Amino acid sequence: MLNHDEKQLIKHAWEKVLGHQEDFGAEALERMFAVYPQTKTYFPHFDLHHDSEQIRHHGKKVVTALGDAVRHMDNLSEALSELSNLHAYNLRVDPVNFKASAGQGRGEFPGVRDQPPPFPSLPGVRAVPGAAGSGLPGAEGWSAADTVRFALQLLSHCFQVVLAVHLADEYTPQVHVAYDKFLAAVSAVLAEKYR
Ligand code: HNI
Repeated sequence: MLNHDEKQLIKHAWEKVLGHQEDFGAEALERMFAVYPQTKTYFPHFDLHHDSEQIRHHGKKVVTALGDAVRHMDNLSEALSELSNLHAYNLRVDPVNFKASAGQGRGEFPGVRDQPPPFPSLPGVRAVPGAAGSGLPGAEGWSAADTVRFALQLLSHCFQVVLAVHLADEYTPQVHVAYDKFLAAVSAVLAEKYR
């Protein structure tokens, strides 16, 4: 899927990420939570305030895992197999179930409830007829797997914004294309075991 030149671009650009895994990861997560507050539903156990230790710590883990993926671009499925298992478990949380339990001791996450619905349907995101109520709050007709795939797209997008901010002129359209494909491939593996 990624051609030789794209792999080179990804590896080269990643050198600029090294040493900043925690900062870049925290920034990507903060952007995701700010821009797409629905994603907070996956992190009910986190302190999601600005500069929270948990966000920084988690951001570092996420970007470190992406670095592993960069080193194993030819074998993503195998390299990310454990992470894929873990996400199949972690991300099975149905946000609507969360919503239903909000106010019963689990509703203390600012901004999670009362989010404006719904995500517009996007190309490549399959709406499942009859699966109403299983999407992110308000996203009727989405299966829980759809929401996970979409959440992965949102984080990928936020991470690309972070790369663009920090790499500036070096984040050329060509590098952008390469990272778009790479993050889509990583996301596909992370969603693979989800059912
Ligand atoms: Ni994700 C845990 C990597 C996307 C929700 N995630 C992890 C861990 C890594 C990781 C690494 C820690 C594993 C461990 O502790 O052994 N996550 C990644 C990567 C991506 C990604 C590389 C995509 C680029 N994760 C997402 C998305 C969501 C998400 C899109 C939901 C919006 N991840 C989680 C949750 C956990 C998690 C929830 C558990 C967090 C915790 O510590 O409780």
